[in-house]
This record gives sequence, C-alpha cells and structure tokens, in this order.
Amino acid sequence: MTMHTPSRRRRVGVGPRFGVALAAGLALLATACGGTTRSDVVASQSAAPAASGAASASANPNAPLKQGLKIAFLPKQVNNPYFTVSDTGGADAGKEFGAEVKEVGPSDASASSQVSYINTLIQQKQDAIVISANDPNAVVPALKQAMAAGIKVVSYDSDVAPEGRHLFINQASAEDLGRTQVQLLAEQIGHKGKIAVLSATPNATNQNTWIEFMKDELKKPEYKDMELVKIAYGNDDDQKSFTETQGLLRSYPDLKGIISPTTVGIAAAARYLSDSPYKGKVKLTGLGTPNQLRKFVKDGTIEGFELWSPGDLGYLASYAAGALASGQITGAEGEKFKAGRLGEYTIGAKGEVLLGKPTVFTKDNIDDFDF
Ligand code: RAM
Repeated sequence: MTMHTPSRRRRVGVGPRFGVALAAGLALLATACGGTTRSDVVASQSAAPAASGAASASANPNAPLKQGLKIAFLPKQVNNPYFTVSDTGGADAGKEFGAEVKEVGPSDASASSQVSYINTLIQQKQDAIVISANDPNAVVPALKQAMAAGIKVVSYDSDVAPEGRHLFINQASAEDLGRTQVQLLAEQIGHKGKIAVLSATPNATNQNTWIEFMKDELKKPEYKDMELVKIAYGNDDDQKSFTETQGLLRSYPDLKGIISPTTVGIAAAARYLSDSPYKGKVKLTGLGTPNQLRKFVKDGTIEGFELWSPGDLGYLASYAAGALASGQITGAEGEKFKAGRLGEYTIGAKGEVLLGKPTVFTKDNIDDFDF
C-alpha cells in the first residue's frame, strides 16, 4: 500500500485505501443514543465543559515512542476524499515511528455505525483510537469503555465530549473558520442578499460549532443587508447534498450565496451550480479540498474557499496517539510532544491541540496544492 502526505507543490496520490475493515457481519450493538442538538454546541468544538478523559497518571516526557503500537483511525465516513487524505497522513506518521496504523469506519456519516466500530476496536485491543465524531455525545459511552480498557482516545477533525477522549486535535480555530467563511462570502456578494448554509450532518460537532460562529459574525453591522435564510443538511452524502442545493435554489430563487463548511457539501453544490443558470451568479464558498474544487474554480463557479492540510491533521493525530500510548503525555494542559516533521506541540485547555491556520484557495494559488 502506498501512502503519501499531501503537501504544497507535491503530487499526492490518494492511493488505494488502506486497511478499510468493514464491520459488516459483526452483529454488534449500534447504540441508538440520543443525538445532540445544535444549541448544545459550545465554542471550542467541545460538547461539554467537563474535564477531558486525561488519565491522572503522570507523564514521562522522555519515554521513547513504543514500537508496534496499534492505532486505528475511525473517520466520520470512509468514502470521503478528505478523510482518505487525513488518514493517509496518519499512516505516514505511523510508518515513521513504527506503529501499525489502520483506517476503519462506516460509509455513511452516522454515529450509531461508529459505535459498532468502536466496540470492535476494543475487542481487538487497539492501543489507540483516533476518531472524527458524527455526534459529540452518542459515541461517548463506547469511548469511555475503550478508555477503561486502557485504549488511548484522540478525537480529530470533529470533537467528542471531553470525557470521551484524552485529546482533541483541532484543525484550526473554530472561531476563525466560522467567521472567515462569512467574510469570504460577504466579499463575493458585496455584503448584500440572502444566503444559506449547506452543512454536513445535523449533529456534527465541527460544523455546528463553525455555524454558531457564522451566526455570530452575521450579527455585526457590516452584514445588516445579508440574511441567513436556511441551514440545510446534506449529511456528507454527495447525492443528498446535491438535492439540498437544488432545493435551496428552488425555495429561494433570489439566493445570493451559499456557505458549505463540508468538503462533501461544497463539491456537490459546485457540481449543481456549475451546470445551472446560477453558475457564477450564486456565490459558493466554504471548506473543500483543492483537488475536488479545482475545476469549479477554473470554470468560475467558485471564487475562493478554504481548508487546512488534512494530511497534516492526520499526521499530527497519529503522533499524539503514539505519545499518549507511550506514556509521554497524559492529555493534561501544558504537556508537550513531538510530531515528526511538524515539530513540537503543546496541549492547550480542555485537552485541545491546534494544528494551525487554514489556507484560502483561489484561482491564483490553487495549482500550488495537490490534495
Ligand atoms: C467533511 C467532513 C469533515 C470536515 C470537512 C471540512 O469532509 O464533514 O468533518 O472537517 O468536510
């Protein structure tokens, strides 16, 4: 299996997916836990202000990274190029420090399917689970069982309630991401007109947190002539996202812009718009991968959008999992660990580690990126 870490000016193969273990046939309980409503979401992408699952054991910063650690990535869904890139980054890191990294997960972005996978990973005695959660709370009981069994839990991309994990690897400041997406769209539509959001699943921790900041940004006087008319959910499903975009334009023919803070949503919305009379008239921005959106930037459907490096996110999450499982860190604020070529990171409040700043992609720079 070939794995590459996407980076600037480097051809990146989103090569054959590695170790996608389908749990089909495993008759495990898919816990139908109550979901989390949008209003439950708080600013830091953490679902509750509780202490993180950090163990009370003390850290040994000089402990070497253990060899042969078993680290399992459990993304929101596996058939999503964004997660293929991030989890490939995780596998690249694993190769560097001698860990066995695999990716497992559902093809739909649902929390109940993730619970089944967590249960299987507990049985397999993985050393660490790295999860992007479809719901901040529904997966927590299973993750608590994993932690009780000695498994280290790292959330990345989309957080879980802090008591369900040791660390959260956040891609960028949630506040920045929320506000800048509104700023990007406002510039494109001249600060005027009806706008909509095309999100992922209704319970996704990351999207809901960003949307709260979008709403807050829209309260500022410079947006007084902009109106958020609808938040639609494409469930990180390509076809549903496409249909939801169509529905938005049908319900609001005078819509001026759409923000889609999901790589699946923005790609589907771009496909719909590019082939419609709205192309270039209804502006579209949000979070997407350059490789999925390049042609829509070139054909004038999209002016600008943003994203962090998903490969770096997975790479950092892998090193964090390795450091936890080796006893270098416990997840407490102020502890430091090294993440290979990315350098040293310090754990912040509520067990959060920040990757860095996102990049804005436009026709002027999109060809410099390949992921
Ligand atoms: C989708 C997922 C993921 C999000 C990106 C931007 O791939 O919803 O969680 O971070 O979009």
